[in-house]
Amino acid sequence: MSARYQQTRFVMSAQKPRDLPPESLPEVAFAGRSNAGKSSALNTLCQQRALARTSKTPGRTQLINFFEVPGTGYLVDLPGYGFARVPAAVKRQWHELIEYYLANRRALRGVMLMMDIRHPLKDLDWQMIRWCENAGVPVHILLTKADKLKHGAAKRSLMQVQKALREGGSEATVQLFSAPGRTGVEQAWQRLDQWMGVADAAQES
Ligand SMILES: Nc1nc2c(ncn2[C@@H]2O[C@H](COP(=O)(O)OP(=O)(O)O)[C@@H](O)[C@H]2O)c(=O)[nH]1
Ligand SMILES: [Mg+2]
Repeated sequence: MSARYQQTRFVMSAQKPRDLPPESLPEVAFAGRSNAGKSSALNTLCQQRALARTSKTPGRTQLINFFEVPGTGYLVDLPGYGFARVPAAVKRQWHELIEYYLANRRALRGVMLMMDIRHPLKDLDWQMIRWCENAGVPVHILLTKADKLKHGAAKRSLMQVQKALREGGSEATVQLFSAPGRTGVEQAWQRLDQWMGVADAAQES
Protein backbone atom coordinates (compact mmCIF):
# COMPACT_ATOMS: atom_id res chain seq x y z
CA MET A 1 0.00 0.00 0.00
CA SER A 2 1.21 3.46 -0.79
CA ALA A 3 -1.20 6.15 0.36
CA ARG A 4 1.03 8.69 -1.38
CA TYR A 5 0.76 7.37 -4.94
CA GLN A 6 -2.86 6.34 -4.49
CA GLN A 7 -3.78 10.03 -4.36
CA THR A 8 -2.31 10.74 -7.80
CA ARG A 9 -4.63 12.67 -10.10
CA PHE A 10 -4.56 13.92 -13.69
CA VAL A 11 -3.73 17.61 -14.00
CA MET A 12 -3.16 18.55 -17.64
CA SER A 13 -1.81 17.61 -21.08
CA ALA A 14 0.78 19.39 -23.19
CA GLN A 15 1.15 19.04 -26.95
CA LYS A 16 3.83 21.67 -27.56
CA PRO A 17 6.82 22.88 -25.52
CA ARG A 18 5.00 26.17 -24.82
CA ASP A 19 2.08 24.22 -23.27
CA LEU A 20 4.31 22.73 -20.56
CA PRO A 21 3.24 23.82 -17.06
CA PRO A 22 5.57 25.97 -14.94
CA GLU A 23 8.09 23.90 -13.00
CA SER A 24 7.48 23.45 -9.31
CA LEU A 25 7.63 20.04 -7.60
CA PRO A 26 10.03 17.25 -8.74
CA GLU A 27 8.98 15.31 -11.85
CA VAL A 28 9.51 11.68 -12.86
CA ALA A 29 8.75 10.86 -16.50
CA PHE A 30 7.38 7.55 -17.77
CA ALA A 31 8.56 6.49 -21.23
CA GLY A 32 8.50 3.45 -23.47
CA ARG A 33 7.49 1.93 -26.77
CA SER A 34 3.77 1.79 -27.53
CA ASN A 35 2.28 -1.26 -25.87
CA ALA A 36 5.22 -1.76 -23.49
CA GLY A 37 2.86 -1.48 -20.53
CA LYS A 38 3.46 2.15 -19.54
CA SER A 39 -0.18 2.99 -18.77
CA SER A 40 -0.63 -0.29 -16.90
CA ALA A 41 2.48 0.41 -14.81
CA LEU A 42 1.27 3.94 -13.98
CA ASN A 43 -2.15 2.62 -12.95
CA THR A 44 -0.63 -0.18 -10.87
CA LEU A 45 1.86 2.11 -9.11
CA CYS A 46 -0.97 4.55 -8.33
CA GLN A 47 -3.43 1.75 -7.45
CA GLN A 48 -6.01 3.16 -9.81
CA ARG A 49 -7.88 1.41 -12.56
CA ALA A 50 -7.95 4.12 -15.20
CA LEU A 51 -5.62 6.95 -14.28
CA ALA A 52 -3.75 6.41 -17.55
CA ARG A 53 -5.61 4.76 -20.40
CA THR A 54 -4.56 1.23 -21.36
CA SER A 55 -5.38 -0.28 -24.72
CA LYS A 56 -4.44 -2.94 -27.21
CA THR A 57 -4.32 -0.42 -30.08
CA PRO A 58 -1.60 2.20 -29.65
CA GLY A 59 -2.97 5.72 -29.54
CA ARG A 60 -2.05 8.44 -31.98
CA THR A 61 -2.25 11.41 -29.68
CA GLN A 62 1.19 12.76 -28.95
CA LEU A 63 0.62 14.40 -25.61
CA ILE A 64 2.62 14.72 -22.43
CA ASN A 65 0.21 14.03 -19.57
CA PHE A 66 0.91 15.43 -16.10
CA PHE A 67 -0.32 13.62 -13.00
CA GLU A 68 0.17 15.17 -9.57
CA VAL A 69 1.14 13.19 -6.50
CA PRO A 70 -0.27 15.79 -4.09
CA GLY A 71 2.41 17.64 -2.18
CA THR A 72 5.16 15.35 -3.55
CA GLY A 73 5.66 15.77 -7.28
CA TYR A 74 4.48 14.96 -10.79
CA LEU A 75 4.40 11.71 -12.74
CA VAL A 76 4.76 12.71 -16.38
CA ASP A 77 3.44 10.30 -19.00
CA LEU A 78 5.41 10.77 -22.22
CA PRO A 79 3.89 9.63 -25.53
CA GLY A 80 4.77 6.05 -26.49
CA TYR A 81 7.16 5.56 -29.39
CA GLY A 82 7.87 2.96 -32.07
CA PHE A 83 4.36 2.73 -33.48
CA ALA A 84 5.05 2.11 -37.18
CA ARG A 85 1.93 3.64 -38.70
CA VAL A 86 2.40 7.13 -37.29
CA PRO A 87 2.95 9.76 -40.04
CA ALA A 88 6.45 11.23 -40.33
CA ALA A 89 5.25 14.70 -39.30
CA VAL A 90 3.81 13.29 -36.06
CA LYS A 91 7.04 11.38 -35.36
CA ARG A 92 9.01 14.58 -35.86
CA GLN A 93 6.74 16.46 -33.48
CA TRP A 94 7.13 13.64 -30.95
CA HIS A 95 10.92 13.75 -31.31
CA GLU A 96 11.04 17.52 -30.77
CA LEU A 97 8.66 17.56 -27.82
CA ILE A 98 10.38 14.70 -25.95
CA GLU A 99 13.90 15.89 -26.62
CA TYR A 100 12.92 19.42 -25.58
CA TYR A 101 11.29 18.14 -22.40
CA LEU A 102 14.23 15.88 -21.44
CA ALA A 103 16.90 18.46 -22.16
CA ASN A 104 15.23 21.51 -20.62
CA ARG A 105 13.16 20.38 -17.67
CA ARG A 106 15.09 21.21 -14.55
CA ALA A 107 12.42 19.68 -12.31
CA LEU A 108 12.98 16.30 -14.03
CA ARG A 109 14.63 13.91 -11.55
CA GLY A 110 14.50 10.64 -13.47
CA VAL A 111 12.94 8.59 -16.24
CA MET A 112 11.13 5.31 -15.65
CA LEU A 113 11.55 3.39 -18.91
CA MET A 114 9.09 0.57 -19.60
CA MET A 115 10.23 -2.29 -21.84
CA ASP A 116 8.36 -5.55 -22.54
CA ILE A 117 10.61 -8.22 -21.00
CA ARG A 118 10.26 -10.27 -24.19
CA HIS A 119 11.53 -7.41 -26.43
CA PRO A 120 14.00 -5.30 -24.42
CA LEU A 121 16.49 -2.66 -25.57
CA LYS A 122 15.21 -1.92 -29.08
CA ASP A 123 16.88 0.90 -31.04
CA LEU A 124 14.39 3.53 -29.85
CA ASP A 125 14.89 2.41 -26.24
CA TRP A 126 18.63 3.01 -26.64
CA GLN A 127 17.87 6.39 -28.22
CA MET A 128 15.79 7.29 -25.15
CA ILE A 129 18.59 6.09 -22.84
CA ARG A 130 21.12 8.24 -24.74
CA TRP A 131 18.87 11.32 -24.67
CA CYS A 132 18.56 10.93 -20.90
CA GLU A 133 22.33 10.46 -20.54
CA ASN A 134 22.96 13.60 -22.58
CA ALA A 135 20.51 15.49 -20.39
CA GLY A 136 22.09 14.10 -17.20
CA VAL A 137 18.82 12.41 -16.20
CA PRO A 138 19.02 8.96 -14.51
CA VAL A 139 17.03 6.06 -15.98
CA HIS A 140 15.31 3.19 -14.17
CA ILE A 141 13.99 0.40 -16.41
CA LEU A 142 10.91 -1.68 -15.64
CA LEU A 143 10.95 -4.99 -17.54
CA THR A 144 7.19 -5.27 -17.86
CA LYS A 145 4.94 -8.30 -18.36
CA ALA A 146 7.34 -10.42 -16.29
CA ASP A 147 4.33 -12.69 -15.68
CA LYS A 148 4.61 -13.78 -19.33
CA LEU A 149 7.84 -15.67 -18.53
CA LYS A 150 8.64 -18.38 -16.00
CA HIS A 151 10.53 -17.11 -12.97
CA GLY A 152 13.91 -18.46 -14.12
CA ALA A 153 13.55 -17.03 -17.63
CA ALA A 154 12.56 -13.62 -16.23
CA LYS A 155 15.63 -13.63 -13.96
CA ARG A 156 17.89 -14.55 -16.89
CA SER A 157 16.41 -11.78 -19.00
CA LEU A 158 16.97 -9.29 -16.16
CA MET A 159 20.63 -10.30 -15.99
CA GLN A 160 21.05 -10.10 -19.78
CA VAL A 161 19.62 -6.59 -19.85
CA GLN A 162 21.88 -5.53 -16.96
CA LYS A 163 24.88 -6.91 -18.84
CA ALA A 164 23.90 -5.22 -22.13
CA LEU A 165 23.48 -1.89 -20.32
CA ARG A 166 26.91 -2.22 -18.71
CA GLU A 167 28.48 -3.13 -22.04
CA GLY A 168 26.74 -0.15 -23.63
CA GLY A 169 28.22 2.14 -21.00
CA SER A 170 24.83 2.93 -19.44
CA GLU A 171 24.31 3.43 -15.72
CA ALA A 172 20.59 2.72 -15.95
CA THR A 173 19.17 0.45 -13.26
CA VAL A 174 16.65 -2.28 -14.07
CA GLN A 175 14.03 -4.42 -12.34
CA LEU A 176 11.26 -6.91 -13.10
CA PHE A 177 7.65 -5.69 -13.19
CA SER A 178 4.21 -7.16 -13.69
CA ALA A 179 1.00 -5.14 -13.47
CA PRO A 180 -1.41 -8.05 -12.89
CA GLY A 181 1.09 -9.89 -10.68
CA ARG A 182 2.10 -6.69 -8.84
CA THR A 183 5.72 -7.82 -9.14
CA GLY A 184 8.25 -5.09 -8.43
CA VAL A 185 5.75 -2.49 -7.21
CA GLU A 186 7.56 -1.81 -3.92
CA GLN A 187 10.91 -1.56 -5.69
CA ALA A 188 9.52 0.94 -8.21
CA TRP A 189 7.94 3.01 -5.40
CA GLN A 190 11.33 3.18 -3.68
CA ARG A 191 12.90 4.62 -6.82
CA LEU A 192 10.06 7.16 -7.20
CA ASP A 193 10.40 8.13 -3.52
CA GLN A 194 14.13 8.53 -3.93
CA TRP A 195 13.84 10.73 -7.02
CA MET A 196 11.05 12.81 -5.54
CA GLY A 197 13.04 13.35 -2.37
CA VAL A 198 10.48 11.76 -0.08
CA ALA A 199 12.05 12.14 3.36
CA ASP A 200 11.75 8.58 4.61
CA ALA A 201 12.82 6.91 1.34
CA ALA A 202 16.14 5.81 2.83
CA GLN A 203 14.54 4.14 5.84
CA GLU A 204 12.02 2.27 3.72
CA SER A 205 14.56 0.68 1.40
N1 LIG B 1 0.35 -9.99 -18.89
C1 LIG B 1 0.58 -8.66 -18.78
N2 LIG B 1 0.03 -7.80 -19.66
C2 LIG B 1 0.30 -6.48 -19.52
C3 LIG B 1 1.15 -5.99 -18.50
N3 LIG B 1 1.23 -4.64 -18.64
C4 LIG B 1 0.47 -4.32 -19.71
N4 LIG B 1 -0.10 -5.42 -20.25
C5 LIG B 1 -0.98 -5.46 -21.44
O1 LIG B 1 -0.26 -4.95 -22.56
C6 LIG B 1 -1.11 -4.13 -23.37
C7 LIG B 1 -0.53 -2.72 -23.47
O2 LIG B 1 -0.53 -2.15 -22.17
P1 LIG B 1 -0.58 -0.55 -21.96
O3 LIG B 1 -0.40 -0.35 -20.50
O4 LIG B 1 -1.77 0.04 -22.60
O5 LIG B 1 0.75 -0.13 -22.75
P2 LIG B 1 1.27 1.32 -23.18
O6 LIG B 1 0.93 1.47 -24.63
O7 LIG B 1 2.75 1.24 -22.98
O8 LIG B 1 0.62 2.34 -22.31
C8 LIG B 1 -2.49 -4.18 -22.71
O9 LIG B 1 -3.23 -5.20 -23.35
C9 LIG B 1 -2.18 -4.55 -21.28
O10 LIG B 1 -3.24 -5.23 -20.65
C10 LIG B 1 1.73 -6.93 -17.58
O11 LIG B 1 2.48 -6.60 -16.64
N5 LIG B 1 1.40 -8.25 -17.77
MG1 LIG C 1 -0.48 3.97 -22.82
